[in-house]
Amino acid sequence: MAATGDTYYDRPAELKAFDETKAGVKGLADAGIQEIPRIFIHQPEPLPISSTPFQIPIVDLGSTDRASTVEKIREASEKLGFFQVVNHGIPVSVMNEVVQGVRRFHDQDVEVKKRFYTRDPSRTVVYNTNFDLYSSPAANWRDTFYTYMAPSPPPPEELPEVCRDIQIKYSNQVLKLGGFLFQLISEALKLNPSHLGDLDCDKGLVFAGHCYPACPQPGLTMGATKHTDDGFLTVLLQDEIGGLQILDNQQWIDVPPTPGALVVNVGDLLQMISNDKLRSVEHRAHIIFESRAISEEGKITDEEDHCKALLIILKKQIKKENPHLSDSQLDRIIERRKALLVDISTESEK
Ligand SMILES: O=C(O)CCC(=O)C(=O)O
Ligand SMILES: [Fe+2]
Repeated sequence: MAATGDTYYDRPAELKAFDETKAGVKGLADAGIQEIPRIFIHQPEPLPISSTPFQIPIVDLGSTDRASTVEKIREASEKLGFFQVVNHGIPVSVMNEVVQGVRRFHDQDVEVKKRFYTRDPSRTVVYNTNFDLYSSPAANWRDTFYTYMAPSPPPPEELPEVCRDIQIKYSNQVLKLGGFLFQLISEALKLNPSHLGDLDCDKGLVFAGHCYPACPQPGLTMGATKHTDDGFLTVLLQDEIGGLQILDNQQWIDVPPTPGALVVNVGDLLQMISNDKLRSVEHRAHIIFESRAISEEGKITDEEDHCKALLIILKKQIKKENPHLSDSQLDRIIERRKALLVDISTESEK
């Protein structure tokens, strides 16, 4: 049983009933509900939202001053874990079209979308409301579809017809951009530019298209609860509505969309292989208006069995087999396993 306010209710049953509609949060919004179901109600978040305008560093990837570009990326990745990039090589037309493509997917008829609705991660396209619907304390007001586009691209005919062309085109461009970013990040870590690429950190890509439908009670729920990203690097394209906030010094900072820019953030795997030099910072998506925001996320991740990804898998496995271990005990075990890793904080190939 779970509680909302004073009322106890059968939360698993309500989650299941909602999930089985396969219509997502968008289905609720389109039906014109005036009150959100209680499974979506979050506990109030205690940390304040910063009132001082804050500019997330903008890095000009077209600059010819490479040393200064690398320095900006190093500083932002160490302090904030987030930066924005302009002159990144992805044309505005492609960016606009991918936002439209994600929108077209979510705007499709429920019966068409239902074919993709699943919790089976082995499917080419996984579309659902919240990957953690059954385990999180409160559901997020968000539907998502995602596909692993690299290192093994899926057969195009298995992708949604309404957005497959742009999904392939955009993913190829994000992979290329990722390759360049990993060179700069390698340099920021005082390594040979090809170091992280040689470890295949830049070879995997997940394309995820989020939809945050219109919400009648935006103050009661969240688009995405506070979290860190689990891959190496995330490249985020927000539509003009935005909603992304990052946690800095115990305050939430708005990251309003900058036209033409992409938001880049350090994920857990990059924090880990940089021996915590670069930070994977907590962030969230809040629902600002009663209107809809869409974002597309290219998560550069590691689908292959390298030692970095292995540590995370290892930690999950040890926890599963030894549920009695505390987090600090687990961390100590993992710390010892870290000897497996190349110690890139002390190694300098330059
Ligand atoms: O849509 C957003 O603004 C953030 C999404 C996000 O943080 C995520 O998918 O990991
Ligand atoms: Fe995220």
